[in-house]
Amino acid sequence: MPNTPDDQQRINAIRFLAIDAVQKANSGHPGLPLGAAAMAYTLWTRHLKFNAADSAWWDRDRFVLSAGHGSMLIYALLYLSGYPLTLDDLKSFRQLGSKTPGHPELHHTAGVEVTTGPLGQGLGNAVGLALAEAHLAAVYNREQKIVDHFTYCIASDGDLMEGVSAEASSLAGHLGLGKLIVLYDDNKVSLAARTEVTFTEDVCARYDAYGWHTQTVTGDDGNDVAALDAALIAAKADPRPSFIAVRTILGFGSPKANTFGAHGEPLGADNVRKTKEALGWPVEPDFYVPDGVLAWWRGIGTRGKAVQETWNRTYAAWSKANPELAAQLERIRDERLPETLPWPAFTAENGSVASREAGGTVMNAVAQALPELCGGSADLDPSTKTYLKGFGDVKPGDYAGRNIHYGVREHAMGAITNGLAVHSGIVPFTATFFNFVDYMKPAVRLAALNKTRAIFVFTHDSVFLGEDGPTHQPVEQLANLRATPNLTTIRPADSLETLEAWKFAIAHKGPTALVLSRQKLPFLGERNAAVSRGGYVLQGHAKPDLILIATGSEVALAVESAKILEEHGTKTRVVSLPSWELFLQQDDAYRESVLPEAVRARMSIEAGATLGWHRFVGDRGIAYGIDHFGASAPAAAIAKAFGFTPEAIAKVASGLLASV
Ligand SMILES: Cc1ncc(C[n+]2csc(CCOP(=O)(O)OP(=O)(O)O)c2C)c(N)n1
Repeated sequence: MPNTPDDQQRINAIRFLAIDAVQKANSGHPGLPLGAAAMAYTLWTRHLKFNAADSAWWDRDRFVLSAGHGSMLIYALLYLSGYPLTLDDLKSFRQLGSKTPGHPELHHTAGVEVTTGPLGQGLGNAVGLALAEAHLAAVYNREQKIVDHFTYCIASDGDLMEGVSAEASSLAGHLGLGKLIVLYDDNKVSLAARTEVTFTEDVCARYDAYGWHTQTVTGDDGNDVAALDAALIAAKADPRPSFIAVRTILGFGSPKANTFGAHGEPLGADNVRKTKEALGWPVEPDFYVPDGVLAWWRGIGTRGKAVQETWNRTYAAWSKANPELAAQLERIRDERLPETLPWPAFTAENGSVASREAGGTVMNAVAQALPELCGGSADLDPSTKTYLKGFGDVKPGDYAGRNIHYGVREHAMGAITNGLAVHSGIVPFTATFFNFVDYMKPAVRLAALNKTRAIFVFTHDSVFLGEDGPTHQPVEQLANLRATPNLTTIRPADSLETLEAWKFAIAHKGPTALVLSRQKLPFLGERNAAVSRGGYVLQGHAKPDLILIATGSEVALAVESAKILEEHGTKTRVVSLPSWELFLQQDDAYRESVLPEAVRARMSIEAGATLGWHRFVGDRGIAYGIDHFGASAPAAAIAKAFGFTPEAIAKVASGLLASV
């Protein structure tokens, strides 16, 4: 059935806002919005549950434009349906400070659920959003269903070429996340070529094999609204996650259609005109939307108001029937913590454990009181110690558990975690060996960009994991995380610092990386371990000759080295500096009290790359670390070979003292 003229106009309104904005900005991606406008139109106007006046409505459907480069598609949809986005905002597409940045950014534009741009991540986020919905529905729904929404995602060829989407889709298929629906913009063109040179597999067959429900919409170059609608109806009805491949034309209607030239550069004024003529749209003025079309779209944006009001009534009834559950959910939604939490105590008796072990103890102590804490590891929880005992597993069809088994899928674990975190209702954690942060760093970076409340646990934090050798021994990873804006990285020295690190992470409104040891660490004494200040004086003189600054397992080493130095009459201070970011946020007076400027003999000790340590040790100090790969050997042998013994360090420190 051909589209009605009204449908055509409403679809074209999306298209021409998008290409006019790209043209005005003289940069951007016109091809995707032109080709995918009809699928987006069908989804937004016939299926998506939303209220444009309240983009934070908790039970709204979630929409993720995984192919974030096509951002003008979502901005056009948001403007047309009446979100707080103006025509002027569209006219300042990609300009400094505008609400319409080059790729959609969370916290920046109402209606954007998550920051997308690095291809594949958005689909991973969508799996996380759908998993959050499934978990929260299992936990909170009673007679009344207060959690009941779909997650929709538009994904491109690039999204589906990226491994992260494969990992995430594999897990979504295994878990049977039936309320996840992906529309694949199958236009057979990517940035630099047609996909016949890069991407020729049968994508639907792959999704079939993942256990998804798959459909193909082939007619009318992806513009057949009735066919798209029917596919979405079938997708919603099927209990499996759904994948709808829609055969589209990149740059539909334009002279550059079907070529990679339509992907990522403005069409050019002449081609914009030709496209408008070809699709029957007035050439002038730019950013034109006929009044009737806009009014109709605005009606779509307000339609959800009544749906939300119905939900409000359902919620009120649920809340009345389940007051304790409601109080819990509202606390979590408001990102408040319980007034007290049953934190464990670490003492000389129980405190000499690996920091991974201490981390597991802390998590399990507070898990009952923090139902929002959910997560898992990439097939490593016996090693990372992050399993929440007695809280069940997320399983196919049964999502109430709080332990998520990600399998060996670090990258998807990160992307899914971002989806869980942005959904609201869950504070997710991940766990893997520190070295494998490289397998999930793109998602950790996006957690930082999204400022998600996510806790990344990394254990086996140094060459001292021993025999597994250099493939497993992190060296440069701390430097990498510390260079990432918005991310707080903490490497605690013992069980007490691990406890304090978890206290910080739980309360923090952004992402935290906890870097924990495999090996046992001595308890460094009952004290005020000021992890939240990033660093503090662990021991030593008010007016030291020398300051040893260390993190993690090297703090105990610094203490041992200090003993030797003291025996030789060197007044030595030991500073524990578990978090650079937190320390650098302290005022000058505090930093000066920990690292007095006047003491020039300063040595940092960390079993990793020295990059960046000079800011703490100063011009004359020594950054003592490991600027090469590790080795396969028992930890003690590595320590000896790499100069990480009290004697070796005391010797270097004495030399430093003599030279300043
Ligand atoms: C991880 C990642 N690698 C590379 C890019 C740069 N890039 C943006 S879009 C794109 C490919 C575009 O092809 P497709 O996904 O089919 O989008 P379409 O051409 O249909 O707009 C590339 C390589 C990116 N955004 N993310």
